[in-house]
Amino acid sequence: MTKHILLLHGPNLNLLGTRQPEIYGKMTLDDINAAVRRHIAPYEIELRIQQSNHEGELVGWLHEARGWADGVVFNPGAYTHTSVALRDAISATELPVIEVHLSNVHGREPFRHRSLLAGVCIGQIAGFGWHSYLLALDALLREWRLKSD
Ligand code: CA2
Repeated sequence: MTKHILLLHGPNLNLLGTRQPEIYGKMTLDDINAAVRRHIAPYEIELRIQQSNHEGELVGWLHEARGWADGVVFNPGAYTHTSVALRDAISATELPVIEVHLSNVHGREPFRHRSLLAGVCIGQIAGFGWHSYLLALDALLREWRLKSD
């Protein structure tokens, strides 16, 4: 049975590859999306990718995902540290959601140490650059396997 994943990118991630490569790496968002597609190619997975700089738009896509997705990989960007609305939207999906960060948020400024979202996700992966996304996909595959056992 085909599985469906929503890959969601939050604010400013459209700028990847243009500035701060020492923190976020040299890959553009398109490069990361292509790497993700390559990673899941062996599996029967349909992937939908969205990026927004607007909190409400991200909330809307999470609501919609409830109707079609089996899991969500989400880099909420700076909203990670501020958004009760995204936390509630993640809870409302009742889907396995994995929070992803390129950088190790726990080794950066104190305001990045707190995630309002991680507690309603099945887990958080941070600090492995673009590879964090691949690790998140592997975690989702494992989660589905565990559920079907
Ligand atoms: O490490 C991550 O993936 C973050 O989600 C990235 C967010 C940051 O606010 C989070 O604390 C951690 C920022 C994304 C901004 O990306 C830029 C890329 C190039 C130039 C400027 C911003």
